[in-house]
Amino acid sequence: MAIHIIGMPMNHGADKNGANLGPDKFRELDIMDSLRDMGYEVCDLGNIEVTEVTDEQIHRCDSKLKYYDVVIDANTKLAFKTYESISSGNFPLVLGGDHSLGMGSIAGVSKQFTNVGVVWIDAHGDMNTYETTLTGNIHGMPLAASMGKGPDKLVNLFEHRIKVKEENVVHIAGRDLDPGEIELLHNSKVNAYTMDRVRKLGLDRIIEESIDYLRDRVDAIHVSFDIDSIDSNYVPGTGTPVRDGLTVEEAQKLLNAFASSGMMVSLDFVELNPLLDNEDETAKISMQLLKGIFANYNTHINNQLLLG
Ligand SMILES: [Mn+2]
Repeated sequence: MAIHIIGMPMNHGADKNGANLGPDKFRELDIMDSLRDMGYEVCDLGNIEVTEVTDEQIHRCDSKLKYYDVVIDANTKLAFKTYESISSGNFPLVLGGDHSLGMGSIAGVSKQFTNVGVVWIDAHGDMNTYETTLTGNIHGMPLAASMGKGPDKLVNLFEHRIKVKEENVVHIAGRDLDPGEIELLHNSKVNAYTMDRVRKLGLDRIIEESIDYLRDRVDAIHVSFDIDSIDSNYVPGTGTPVRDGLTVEEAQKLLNAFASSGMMVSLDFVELNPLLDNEDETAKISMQLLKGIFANYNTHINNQLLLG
């Protein structure tokens, strides 16, 4: 197993400049050598090509959704790349970029693991549909689309099928959900641990419950981590910061738990925005989190795959 770094320099899903610079910021801070120093084979597959468009072209393919064609095109490429990586026994580490990339990576991973589980760690629901989106920003829609809810072109991205069953989704750290998302959530089988529930039940219990739950029903786990799940006081360098979130230590504990579960096969790390950051503070925290994850990574599932 090698760790495959896949950069997704995408910011059109967020309609804000800066998240596109995330992947190269990780490279600047030596993500490659940091992981190699832990004994991993690491291969940087470069950045996914994102079509260049002007601000005037924002609604050239849809009057409501912003940069619709650009987001779909890049995510289709990302899905191919992620599938290529995971199907050859490697670990796709997708560095964002805004969270619209979750559609592409989950599409790719779920071609290999058709009964995949998704852990979505995020201040936001990312569960808007065409009807419920208040902004037209596609980074607020990828989880819904992956579960088969939303416009056809997003739902059927890469392949014509639902990518993850809603009962196989665990959402953690939500605290800024739109009315439409709350309604969708209530009518779905998604397991949502909002920050209120995290504070009420305690992080340890949530970790235990969600891993036990997923272990019983899925073949593998894809983790999609949005840095805005962490309290905005600690992470200035992100596009849609929200207060009252996880501490850095809690985020690390959560991520390490999934990493050591033996079930995790792929990871998105998204919404680092170097332009909004304060002297690389958020970027350095992100690096620290990634190092922690791979220091705790249990390759059990990868070894099983290699043995057939
Ligand atoms: Mn998100």
